[in-house]
Amino acid sequence: MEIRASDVLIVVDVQNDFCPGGALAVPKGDEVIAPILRAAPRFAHIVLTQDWHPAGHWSFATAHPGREPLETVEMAYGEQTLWPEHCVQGTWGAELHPELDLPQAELILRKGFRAEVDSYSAFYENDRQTETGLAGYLRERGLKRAFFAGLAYDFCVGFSALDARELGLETVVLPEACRAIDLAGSASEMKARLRAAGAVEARL
Ligand code: VGL
Ligand code: ZN
Repeated sequence: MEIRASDVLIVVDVQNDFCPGGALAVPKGDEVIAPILRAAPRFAHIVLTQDWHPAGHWSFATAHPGREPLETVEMAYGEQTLWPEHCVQGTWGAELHPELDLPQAELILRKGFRAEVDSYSAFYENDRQTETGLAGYLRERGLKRAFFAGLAYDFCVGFSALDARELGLETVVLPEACRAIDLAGSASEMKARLRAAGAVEARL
């Protein structure tokens, strides 16, 4: 696939906590790094995202006495999966993986920093109303086609790519450069949703 000057590679949440040894390790999460580093030189523009929660974030099971990780609770904005404490601002787990060597990245977008709202998507928080600013950033910079890689395919990568489609961006997912949590079929469900939304897959 030909890469254009108006393309952007969006590398989602390649952080220590989502890699082996981290608090919310995605199986083989660190395997996304090599394909990302192989694809990166072809892009004139790279954006990184960082899940960035305050201590006590409401998506943490520990914020809900008696509840366990992977249970769901009803929040003001609907159903929310509970997670182990992860990506707490300023901690090792929240840092980008040290092998994700992309000094040319132009933006590091942090999300999930409001205590009471989770944010899977890099565009809208889970209330589906609060904007992160990324849509405006891409628009102002003339970036029209978004390529997605990172963690986790069935959560932050997938919801970001679905929102990119909704925003009218051409959307390409790089499956070799993603790994899934895969809770109860969530990876195949996301794959079907992405296809239905018009996101395409590519191998670079
Ligand atoms: C993510 C669960 C909770 C992700 C972030 O990056 O996919 N998943 N927070
Ligand atoms: Zn999170």
